[in-house]
Amino acid sequence: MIFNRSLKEYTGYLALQTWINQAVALCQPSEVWLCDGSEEENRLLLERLVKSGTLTPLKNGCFLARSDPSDVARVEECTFIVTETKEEAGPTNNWMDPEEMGAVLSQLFRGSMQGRTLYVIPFCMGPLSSPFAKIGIQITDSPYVVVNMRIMTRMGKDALSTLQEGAFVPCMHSVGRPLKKGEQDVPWPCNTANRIIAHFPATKAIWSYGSGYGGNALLGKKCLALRIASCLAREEGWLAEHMLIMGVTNPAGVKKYFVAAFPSACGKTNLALLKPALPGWKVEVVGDDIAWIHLGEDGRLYAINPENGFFGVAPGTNWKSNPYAMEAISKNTLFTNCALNDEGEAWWEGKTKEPPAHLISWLGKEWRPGGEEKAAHPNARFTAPLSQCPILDPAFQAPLGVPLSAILFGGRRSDLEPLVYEANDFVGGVLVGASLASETTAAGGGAVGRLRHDPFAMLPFLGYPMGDYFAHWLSFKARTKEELLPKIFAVNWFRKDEKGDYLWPGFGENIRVLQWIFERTEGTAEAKEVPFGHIPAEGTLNTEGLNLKEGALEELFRVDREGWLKKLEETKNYFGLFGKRCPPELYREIERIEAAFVRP
Ligand code: GTP
Ligand code: SPV
Ligand code: MN
Repeated sequence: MIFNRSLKEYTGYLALQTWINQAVALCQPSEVWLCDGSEEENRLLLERLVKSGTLTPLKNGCFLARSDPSDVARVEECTFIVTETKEEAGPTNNWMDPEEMGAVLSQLFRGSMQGRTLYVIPFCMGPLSSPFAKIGIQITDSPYVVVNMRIMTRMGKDALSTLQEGAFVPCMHSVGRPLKKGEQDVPWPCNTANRIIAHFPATKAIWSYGSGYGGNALLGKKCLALRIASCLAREEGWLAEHMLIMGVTNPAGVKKYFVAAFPSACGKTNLALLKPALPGWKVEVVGDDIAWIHLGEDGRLYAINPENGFFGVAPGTNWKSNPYAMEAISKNTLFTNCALNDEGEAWWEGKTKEPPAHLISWLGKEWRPGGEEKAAHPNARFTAPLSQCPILDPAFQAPLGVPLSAILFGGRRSDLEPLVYEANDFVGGVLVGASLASETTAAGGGAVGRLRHDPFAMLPFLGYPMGDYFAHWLSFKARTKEELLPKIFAVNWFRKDEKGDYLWPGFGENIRVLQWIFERTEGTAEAKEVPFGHIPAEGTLNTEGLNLKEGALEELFRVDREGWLKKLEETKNYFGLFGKRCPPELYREIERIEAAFVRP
């Protein structure tokens, strides 16, 4: 066993030592490595990964990983919430009983790390000095996971130093591919036939088996910071959300913070890193995927980003659509399932206008333009430190977070949903979140382009019953003055015309929508009342210098009465799934909107 640091130096070591001993006894690794998070350690691990063929070195301290072709995204069908009863997991989650899951997991994990190193990763979600931060200890047999966790979280010695006895979320992970003596390893070990990502809300434990990819394997992210954190948040009275956090400064120098929840691969990273197309406006990023939101002593909501890096979608990212992301990923970045160009750089669809004449695809195959196969996988990702982002907000480490002025909900909707509207009030806003539906993307692992309900963009990430979650959101109204709560808006960058082209240019031009939202929170922008809230009054949305197609603006704000009435009816049906747990206020709000539609 290699302990490169004595555990006894840390206050939390007793529980930690017990947890490690249990893991070692169960998984039977040939070596144990307690990660300190140092540069030196990182160098050693990267060397190991290059030697084993998992990583290919690129320019500027970057590396490329190609996963097994069957292990490319989260797997929602293999993700479980493990509670005594199915009711406690709720109708939107896969459920298994603790005893049954315990039996399955102990069988899978027994001997699962034979011939491999067991890495112990102490990590902190949230700024180290934040009272809201949570410590996790991930055990894994994947050095690829270690080098990713080092970017995505505050990992190692510093995290361990803040550990109080027993106060950590145990996160157990194995790729599920033990090595026999002398057996040659594969570049991306995994066991996709037996993948399970299990969450135990009662004990706040996470067990993940069989996948080495993204949210399945970097357990601080979706598993801890959303599924387990959502359970903690419900108990402790806060919110763990699938949201970006951004600072927006207007030309007069007034700064406000917004959060926005969009489902996976629907534009959070791009909005959080937006380069405004309007002069004088400034955007700064606190986070691009997850927000932990607490009620402050002043009665306002405050958000922290529990993460320390970006795990962003590569396809579509380029110097025009997202220059700040391009800058952030120009060095010390890990690319997964991107293609490799002849200059030794990562490439993906949409990175350059024309694809290079020759590439090695994400499958490791020779690739030339014109064929059927994509060069990069649609869910190809980059892992890069927040600190490399040129527009990182100075308050990104603020222990209590940043005060929120607006909450945005949005999805990928080719029709019906307008470019932007403001909800009627807080309850109306909670309805916007609860009734969110979006076309599915490659990030979730299933079919792409299918419209599905995704309340608050949390469908795959909530650890308890959805109806209770709606009620938890509504509870904030009673806990503070409504005028102190952020205003709530719906946005949709993805409306298409009949030819299938986007009606709205998106990306940097989204600042025009943010301007209207900003001014609504100040009470200055004019609005037009519609049954579901307020849309910009004619001429209020800043379209100066924008060359929209004839009729595009009208179409972006056209209120399709029949379509809306159908949507409301369908939403009520969906809420029926949650039975009595669905708060009556939401039905009342739907009825209020229906009545406004029917009124002449
Ligand atoms: P996750 O990391 O999976 O949670 O995704 P995300 O919500 O951060 O989405 P991201 O910003 O990575 O965008 C996903 C895809 O949507 C990319 O291919 C983008 O190019 C595309 N996209 C983002 N913003 C816009 C926009 O304003 N307009 C259009 N048309 N596409 C966009
Ligand atoms: C998402 O799917 O929402 C992601 C990627 O952010 S993953 O970390 O794989 O969940
Ligand atoms: Mn995400």
